[in-house]
Amino acid sequence: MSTKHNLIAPRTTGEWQAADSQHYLHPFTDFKQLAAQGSRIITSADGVYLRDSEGHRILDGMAGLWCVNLGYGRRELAEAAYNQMLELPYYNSFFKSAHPPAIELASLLAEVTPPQFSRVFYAGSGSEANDTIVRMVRRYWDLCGEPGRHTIISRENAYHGSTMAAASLGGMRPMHEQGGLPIPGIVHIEQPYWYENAGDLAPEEYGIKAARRLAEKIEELGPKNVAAFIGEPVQGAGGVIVPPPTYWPEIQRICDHYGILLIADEVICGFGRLGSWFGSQHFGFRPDIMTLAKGITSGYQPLGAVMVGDRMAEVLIEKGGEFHHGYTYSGHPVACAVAIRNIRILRDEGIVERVRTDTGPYLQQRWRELAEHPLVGEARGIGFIGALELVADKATRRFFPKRGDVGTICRDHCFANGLVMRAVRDTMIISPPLIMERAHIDELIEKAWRCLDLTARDLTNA
Ligand code: PXG
Repeated sequence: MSTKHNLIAPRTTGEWQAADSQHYLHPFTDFKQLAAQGSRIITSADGVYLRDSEGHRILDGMAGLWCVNLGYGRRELAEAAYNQMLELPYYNSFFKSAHPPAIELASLLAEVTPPQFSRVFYAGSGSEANDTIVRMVRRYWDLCGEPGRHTIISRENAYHGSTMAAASLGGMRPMHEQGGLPIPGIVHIEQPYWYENAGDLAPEEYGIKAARRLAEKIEELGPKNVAAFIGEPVQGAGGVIVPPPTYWPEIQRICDHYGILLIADEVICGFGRLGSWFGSQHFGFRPDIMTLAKGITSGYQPLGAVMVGDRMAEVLIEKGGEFHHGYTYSGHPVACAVAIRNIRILRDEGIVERVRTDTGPYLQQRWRELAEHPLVGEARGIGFIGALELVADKATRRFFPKRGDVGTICRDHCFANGLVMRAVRDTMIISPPLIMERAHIDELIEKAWRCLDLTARDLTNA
């Protein structure tokens, strides 16, 4: 319960909860409901385990919020931040200035990203990076003499962030209903959700069908009006929607055919999540732009980045003049220093390689055992990301009548039994730290199975 430093005086759980509900408006939260219930107070973490204010040890199956790729407690990252704060805690990159951490990280990103990328624009988060992309993409087409190419096509249930443009790019209807979204010039097509949408189609056939929605939408809008397509290689917050293997190659073909820009939002998939450095490499496509955040610092510092492919960068540089866009914290030195250390650790310790060849396949093999459970209609995933569909009837893929209730029951059992597993409606999802070892994976599966049993028991008793 006590904190190791003297900045924050220790309090009891009840005291934390009272102060929390009095002063703190949480993101994506029903404020009144939470105040009635009280928050879970997480006080510390180490490796793949969290600790709460009651002393419980919880296996973190979500790597925080899809971001703590290296796990908790890495001294090197803390030291990188500490040293950078003493050396140069802040300076900007406006007005013809720069500093070593931002430059060094830019060079390192050019090394670890696919070959078409040699330039980066920094932001403070994934949302800010995606807002940057909307402006940059439209600017690009203006400079190309095609200002009509304004519309960006995204997908239903996509998550691209919570600022105005990023939430518009996202396809979350409840978000659009608050605040007058989407902004003009952003439209959405079907997500490649085989389990829910495919009917009798085999995954390969459905992948092509879902990708062709893009071509249909381009034709409907008029090809000369379309600027870009954006997608997460695997949709994360939308429920870990793993597209069939035919999907991305067909999307690439369509983007090439119409000459539109292809944006990969790699905020979750980037930095090893799928067992490759970037999700586009796993699926074999070649984006013009990539959104980065989360795993870029393993969440130890807030940082977002836009990787700008050479096709676009050349136009922006040669013809662009001033790009009227940037943030106080674009290229923040402390965040950049932490990112450099984080990426070097991922590379030097072979962590992405291990997820690809060893722990990722093991997690996927064990995860699929959960499909044997009576509540589970499908167990899917790649590398260190996974989803379970909880269904009323496995044979007919019938969902529960009120989507979301069963997922919430299961999620609450998980928390109470020492496992963080998230629910998106009735889809249970995991995205663990990439440092998990086989024994942790065994623990995760065992706890998940137990919580599925507890959920099934509640449904029988209801
Ligand atoms: N793109 C993707 C693919 C994301 O998952 C963002 C952009 C925005 O990043 P920032 O740093 O602005 O949050 C995200 C963020 C959830 C959840 O409920 C997921 C995210 C954020 C908050 C909640 O799974 N992903």
